[in-house]
Amino acid sequence: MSSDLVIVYHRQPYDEVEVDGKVEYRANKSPNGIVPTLKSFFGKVENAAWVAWKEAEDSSDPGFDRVIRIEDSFGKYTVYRLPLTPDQVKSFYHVTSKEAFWPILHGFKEKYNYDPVDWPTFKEVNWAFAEAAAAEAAPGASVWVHDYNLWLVPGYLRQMRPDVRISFYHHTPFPAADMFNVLPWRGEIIESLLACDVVGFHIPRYASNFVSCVRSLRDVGNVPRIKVDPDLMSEGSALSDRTVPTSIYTEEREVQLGVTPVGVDVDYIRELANTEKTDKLAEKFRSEIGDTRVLLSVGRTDYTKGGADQLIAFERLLERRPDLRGVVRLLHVSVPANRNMTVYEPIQKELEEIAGRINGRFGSFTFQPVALISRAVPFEELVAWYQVADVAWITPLADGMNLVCKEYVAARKDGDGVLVLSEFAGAAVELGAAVLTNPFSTRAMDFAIDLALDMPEEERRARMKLLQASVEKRDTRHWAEDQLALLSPEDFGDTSTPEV
Ligand code: GDG
Repeated sequence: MSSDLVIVYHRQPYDEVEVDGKVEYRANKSPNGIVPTLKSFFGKVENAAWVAWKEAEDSSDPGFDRVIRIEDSFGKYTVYRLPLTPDQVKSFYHVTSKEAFWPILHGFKEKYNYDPVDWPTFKEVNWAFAEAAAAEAAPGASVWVHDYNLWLVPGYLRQMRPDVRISFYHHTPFPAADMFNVLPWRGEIIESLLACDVVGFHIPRYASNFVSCVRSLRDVGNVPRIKVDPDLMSEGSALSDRTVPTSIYTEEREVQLGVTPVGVDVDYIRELANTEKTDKLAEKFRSEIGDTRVLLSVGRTDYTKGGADQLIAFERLLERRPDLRGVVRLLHVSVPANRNMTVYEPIQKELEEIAGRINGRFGSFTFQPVALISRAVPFEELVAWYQVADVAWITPLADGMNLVCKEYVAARKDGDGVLVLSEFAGAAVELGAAVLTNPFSTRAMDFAIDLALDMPEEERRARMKLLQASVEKRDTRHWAEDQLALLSPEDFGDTSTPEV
């Protein structure tokens, strides 16, 4: 009971390596993504802890070290490791979270798989996370819970520790009531979220959708709304809204709705883009690709990321425009999910089939139009590719935010390059200067990629300048400040805005 801030996130914030038979804990290898962003809070709050799971054969193993102290480049912090058995991990994460919640959050009712869900196990695991957070939190501490796989933690934690401030952040979209209410556990989930002091989302639309779900299940009276910051409103794009709800008042408390889009670490990406190593890599890639133009697509192998539709759009591009055959290439980095998640196997197969077909149709002995990379690429390499690619083609069918598009913009130290971005990525509300497109329309996809490839340099640079200003303005530091203000308002000032 000693931490002023407890972060509850399922992934461990370090890598465990065995050196000469002894276990050592090291900072996670991946310098990008959400884990380092969350870890940056350890430099801001002295007594902080992180609760994660650690897969263990037997959760009652007395030799298991639950609480460990870590010291890495981010600071000193405590990690509370919950021993979960492989069966618990499979049931709570791979099945309930990924097969039932994930498709609904992203609007894919047809992928929703109810049958294998074991709800008691999901509750048991969430209870264990809540117990660990309750054990770590100092009196009046802030507990910051992340993502839908821990939806029930706030409700349990409130019962155990009424004194703590609870904030919950959604990294995914939050759907409207007619989609969310497919979940038969909707009442329990919403009641748990209403036990929070703050419920956080990337963009205004998700907060409005959350209110629609709450209203469908209980009467919450008037919900105040304010005007959306013009920076978060790409005029006319699919996810843009003009107003946003600020709080829900229940009999027990005010639940603040925090809208703070996650950003990327612009300084770090720039620094990396400016190293000799990255420069050399970029030079090497440029000389390898010669005169060909590169379209770059990066994302996890997931049906929400729209990889198959994008490959098909690329095939249409080569069919429609013979002038581009042998001239344009697609570098498609699609990182497969954890090996235990069979749900993603068909999509991997589909990507391989389409890429193979395109290469068969339009390739030669010396030229393959699609390079499908099905493994994680080191981040320096990715940053070098970001600098070399003429177009970043990011067209998810649904995406809470999407950090790849922001990384691409941050890495373009030459001020050139085109971003083609799906309107259904949360990032689209901030990045109106991108070529926004609708991945559900073949015509819109074709129009966007033509526009990107034919765009005059002056326009490319003008758009990139605006994009860079947005990405710089809302970087990880900005997100961290907003989050700290929400987590601990007395210490970080008044965050309220006048009502409209
Ligand atoms: C969830 C939400 C939301 C990808 N391939 C490689 C690689 N990556 C890195 C990217 C980026 C990260 O993974 C992916 O972040 P995204 O935001 O694009 O997507 P999700 O993983 O789905 O994240 C999403 C996010 O949470 C944050 O709230 O934006 O909407 O779904 O940083 O660079 N990194 C390396 N090699 C790769 O091959 N090193």
